Amino acid sequence: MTFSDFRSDTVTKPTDAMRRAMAEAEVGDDVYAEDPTVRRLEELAAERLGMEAALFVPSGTMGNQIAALLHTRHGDEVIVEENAHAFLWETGGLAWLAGLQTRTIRGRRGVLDPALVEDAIRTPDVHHPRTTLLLVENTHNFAGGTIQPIGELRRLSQAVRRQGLRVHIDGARFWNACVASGTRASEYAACADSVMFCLSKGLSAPVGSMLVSSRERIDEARRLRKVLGGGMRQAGIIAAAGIVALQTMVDRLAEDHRRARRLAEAIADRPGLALDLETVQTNIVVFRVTKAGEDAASVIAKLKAEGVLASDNARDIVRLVTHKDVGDADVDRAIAAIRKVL
Ligand code: TLP
Repeated sequence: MTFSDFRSDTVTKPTDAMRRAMAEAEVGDDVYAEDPTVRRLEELAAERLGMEAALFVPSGTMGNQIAALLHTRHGDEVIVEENAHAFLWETGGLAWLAGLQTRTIRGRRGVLDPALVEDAIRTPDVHHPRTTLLLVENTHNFAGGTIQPIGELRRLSQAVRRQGLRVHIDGARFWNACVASGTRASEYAACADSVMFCLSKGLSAPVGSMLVSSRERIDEARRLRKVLGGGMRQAGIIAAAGIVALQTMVDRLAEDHRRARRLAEAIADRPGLALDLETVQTNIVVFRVTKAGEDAASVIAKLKAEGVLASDNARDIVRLVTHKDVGDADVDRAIAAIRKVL
């Protein structure tokens, strides 16, 4: 059986143009800063965000963890939304690697209320950790691919920066947010001290993410990447695909968003699930399984028997992600399968 794979946009395969660029890439030893293709990708990423410099890292996880190390000291406190990937799905790295205590706040569809965040910032006191970082996820994965509206993010960022905090954007799906909201990348970047975005999700590159910030911080981030074992050698081979991703794969994300919307609208009325259509803003559809005797695992197994692969966010939450390698026929198949199962 061939499967329609909605588990994640991470499953996307590189395009022919990427494979050609990889085969032809000019390379050097990037630990010696001698790989011209990596350098081109880093310059392109910095330019797109209107920031000074960027660093090519192997994964989104490493990009977020380097940012946490960069902006904080051991024992500080970081504020994150309670379903943030960096808190839930990065193996406790914020504590393990950066020695941070995490203060979680519940957002509304992934968006934090500035008043609640300000209340959570610690006052100077010998008993208190220092709150030094706010981490914002855009789009918010487990909230259903929701966008941080630029006006709200500006207010939030101003409020915490006034109190001396730094802001990091986990933009694993940063370009989905830009395309869906019409917000320029540089407008989002202006709200942050660093931005991580992934090339390996909807943009379909095989490997890699970018950490973007000031020149001085990126110089330090390069040392932090080395200590984490992320210094790569002839990395131009994979950076070449990243360049193609940034240059040619951003605008088409709108197609993924349209398909996610069609999928969600076709299943929202099923009695066996609960789906908040307002969360379906980009390429992710999440729903809660409400049918008696079923949970996410059992539903995912039944969908698989119909040729449709989905993933789970929690015991009763199913997630379907649209991307370049699922088309309209795959969406039709997913709709039929879900309508049969729930
Ligand atoms: N997300 C993956 C899984 O880990 C869940 C996915 O399939 O969605 N930030 C966010 C918001 C992410 O969604 C992810 C990956 C990361 C960071 C980490 O990126 P990688 O996988 O490149 O380390």
